[in-house]
Amino acid sequence: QQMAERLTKALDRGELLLYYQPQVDLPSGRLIGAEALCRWHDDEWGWVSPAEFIPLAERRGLIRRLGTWVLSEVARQLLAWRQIGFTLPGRLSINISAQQFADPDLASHITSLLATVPPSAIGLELTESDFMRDPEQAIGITQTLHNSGFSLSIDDFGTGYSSLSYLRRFSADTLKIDISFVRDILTSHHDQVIVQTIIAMAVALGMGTIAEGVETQGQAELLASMGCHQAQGYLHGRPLPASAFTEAWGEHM
Ligand code: G
Ligand code: G
Ligand code: NA
Ligand code: MN
Repeated sequence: QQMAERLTKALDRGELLLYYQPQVDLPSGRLIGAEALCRWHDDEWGWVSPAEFIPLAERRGLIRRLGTWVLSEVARQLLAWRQIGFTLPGRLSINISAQQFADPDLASHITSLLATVPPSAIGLELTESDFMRDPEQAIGITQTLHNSGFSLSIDDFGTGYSSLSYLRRFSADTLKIDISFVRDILTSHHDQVIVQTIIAMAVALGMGTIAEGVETQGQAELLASMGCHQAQGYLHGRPLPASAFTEAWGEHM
């Protein structure tokens, strides 16, 4: 309750931040994009985890506003980067919540908020469970977004209950392998089998894969040998404020 009020205030005052985490090619480590991740620092409470305030925003009807802010902030940041001569290679990915996804005007909303940004520079991440809540509706929305030129990833893949027949009909380009299968991949035969299966599914469906939560060189090498050629995790870089991100990845400038 109190937290919802504070979050509303933070939105009013423009106190939320976006951090950017690199996404890289495996095994080269070359930058291929980034994910924008929302952060909130409260004067009194310090950093509040998005795992806490995003679900709160969803429950308390604040998520559309937060989502709109994220989109406009991303547009502003891409423009600011362009002005200092930094072009992010590949795509900048944005998390879209289930309630935004259910909005029939989502595609035009995104297109107008990102008017200064080519859709091909933007990836939209939706969780597997968001897709499966109303799969027939999701098929229509993903088709519209795809036709508008955005690319789509299915986030936290492997934790939901997608059927192959639906996966084939979603206009998504990338399966984002959930961190829970990556964490113990070097020691767990079970997790290796799951990841191998996800990669095989992606290949069969003409989709790419990106592994999340890659923390060690060993994990990266194993994933690459299994056919997963994109990674996001602390091994390659933590989420950083925009200025630190360009400092760290500035050789691309
Ligand atoms: O950055 P971190 O791993 O702590 O994020 C925790 C969760 O919050 C992730 O599942 C992520 O998808 C979600 N999240 C972070 N930023 C945003 C955002 O801008 N919008 C939405 N809808 N979710 C976000
Ligand atoms: O939207 P999604 O749930 O995919 O968000 C990714 C989350 O995973 C973010 O909260 C991010 O901070 C977190 N994360 C990114 N890389 C790593 C990593 O290497 N290890 C761990 N434990 N978490 C990570
Ligand atoms: Na995500
Ligand atoms: Mn995820």
